[in-house]
Amino acid sequence: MATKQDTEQLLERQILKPPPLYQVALLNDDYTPMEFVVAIIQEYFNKDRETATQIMLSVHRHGKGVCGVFSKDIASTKVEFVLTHARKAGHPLQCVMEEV
Ligand code: TYC
Repeated sequence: MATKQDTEQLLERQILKPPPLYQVALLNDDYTPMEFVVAIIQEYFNKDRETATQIMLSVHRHGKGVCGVFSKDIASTKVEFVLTHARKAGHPLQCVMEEV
């Protein structure tokens, strides 16, 4: 049975504090084709071609670029899908999630 302390901790986590959010970012590398990265951003982050191209170029120039901010489960699923797609295509593209 839940003690008073358990209940208080649950209240603190679930009511007082909003759930953590995670940004999903792509990292630059020297081998993944630009066109592939643009397609990934369009497909998994629902961006139009122009926005996806801007994000890709920002990653290419600065080393890293945020594609979106999500709950923990959604962020980790996006990372998993992007990495699986990239590896199947034979590209070393890296995708990471970081609490914001
Ligand atoms: N730097 C890569 C190239 O010149 C392009 C690239 C952009 C790769 C973004 C990864 O997340 C990335 N082909």
